[in-house]
Amino acid sequence: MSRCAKEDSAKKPPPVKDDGKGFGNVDKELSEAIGKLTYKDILPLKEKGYEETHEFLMKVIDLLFEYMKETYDRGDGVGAKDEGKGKVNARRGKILEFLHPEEMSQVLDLEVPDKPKNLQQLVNDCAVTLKHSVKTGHPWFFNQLSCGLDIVSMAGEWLTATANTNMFTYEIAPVFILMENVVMKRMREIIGSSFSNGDSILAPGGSISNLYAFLAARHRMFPGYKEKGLHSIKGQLVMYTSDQCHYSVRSCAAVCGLGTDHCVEVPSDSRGRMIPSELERLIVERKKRGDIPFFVNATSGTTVLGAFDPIPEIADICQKYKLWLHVDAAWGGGLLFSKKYRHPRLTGIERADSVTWNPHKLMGTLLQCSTIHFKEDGLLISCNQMSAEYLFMQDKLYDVQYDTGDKVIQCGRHNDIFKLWLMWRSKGTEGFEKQMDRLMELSEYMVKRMKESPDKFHLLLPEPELVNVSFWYVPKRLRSMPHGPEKEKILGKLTPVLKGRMMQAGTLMVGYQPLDETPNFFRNIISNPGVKESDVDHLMAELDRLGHDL
Ligand code: HLD
Repeated sequence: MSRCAKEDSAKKPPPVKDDGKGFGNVDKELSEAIGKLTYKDILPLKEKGYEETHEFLMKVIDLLFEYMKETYDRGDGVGAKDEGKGKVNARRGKILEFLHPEEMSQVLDLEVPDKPKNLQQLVNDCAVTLKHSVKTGHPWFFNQLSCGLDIVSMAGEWLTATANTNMFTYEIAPVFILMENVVMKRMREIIGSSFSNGDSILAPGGSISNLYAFLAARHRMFPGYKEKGLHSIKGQLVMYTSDQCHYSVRSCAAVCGLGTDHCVEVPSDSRGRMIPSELERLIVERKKRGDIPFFVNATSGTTVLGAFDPIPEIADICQKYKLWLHVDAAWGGGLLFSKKYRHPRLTGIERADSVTWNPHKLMGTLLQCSTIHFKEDGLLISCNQMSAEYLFMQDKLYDVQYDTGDKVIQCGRHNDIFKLWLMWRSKGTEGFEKQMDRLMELSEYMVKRMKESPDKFHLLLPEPELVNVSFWYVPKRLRSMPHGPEKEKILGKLTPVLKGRMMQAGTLMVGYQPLDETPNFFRNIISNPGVKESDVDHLMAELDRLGHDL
């Protein structure tokens, strides 16, 4: 944390324990009789305790609704607002009220007690928790790849939590397993007809999806590895990915016994796209050494710059050297819906052997929802099956192909499908296409606005390929200085200070990072379909308000 941020909070009086009263505009009191009850007086311990359970749950839902209202509340401008009755609500228009971890620990009562707390206390605990959470669905939260709070998807997540089942067998998740089949097939068709008869699975995050691709590729080439282990491979396996890829690709090399030295980073061009001729050069180099190149990861939508590797050229190389082609479209996959933006970015994706695609990013499905798709059916099960006899009995009443649990390296699998299925029902494929086009349009608006103020905003890429907009904010004193490495160095130091001010103000969140030799810069993401042009205007005005004097 910057010194400036630390100084600001040092001026504040010592915090007192929060009772949650300052959260929302809703009565948080349960009736006196119900408020005093404990978990023993509601379901499931109190049989037919419907009335008490209902009152408790409805109160929690009231709080959740307040949180949603706050999530979409832009206030009437910036900062504290007069509520009309002389009452000031400092929370309006805020994404967060930042506290340092030690202050937060003082404000929250986090102890898990020895004796039961009553229902009123639990309601208060929910209010306090929501009050101090970061509203990642707020239209001024541009900080992460996953932004926004889709209400239908959230309703789906509520239902999922209530149904509370595990996705390993049809026996206990019949409806959800069938939904998964239908949605995964539809996603494969959108990738391309060559994937239609393939296989897919939902995984806990894009990193694990990429790991599944790696495991399947190795199994395809060395089926003996599963039983015999390392000795079944006579030589050093090598994988390739661009120097801009997600770090999970390197993690595959570390986790799967290659070692990160054998995850070769292929240089990228000035826009962050893998250079295919470099890929080929590095493959030939390793083959000459006697190593075994086997896997290439192409990224569709890099984390920082939002770059798309050129899939057709990479696919030609993979074909020539017989390498598995995985496309990590965790981030950019959503653009597959868009006729306008799919090409040339994702052109050739149907030539891949596997594709990672995260609906919880561009598509705005609630966290988390990540998918991995394979062209070839049967690989996942053959690679990962352990045939646990107590779960995956072969003599069950129904067709056991629907027991998907044995395809994965996890045992329990969270139900991530219902919230996506319900969302897809709500907007149709057409709705997702409109959503993608709108996000791209908003990012283009932002780029255009920044180009109109080149003294204040310096774009790293004048024409971003995705909704990542990378830039430096230039404070007044540096505006006359010509842009160059010296200025970048100064801006790189100021960027975290400005981010600290943003967090303290609570009115904007944009991420920053260095990239290779480039010092810290902001990376803005528009993946919340609730964002409007006026929110982009707010972002630029806030940066200026908070940073002009740096
Ligand atoms: O790996 C990342 C995953 C996500 C996400 O799922 O939202 C990186 C980021 O976000 C990010 O914002 O850089």
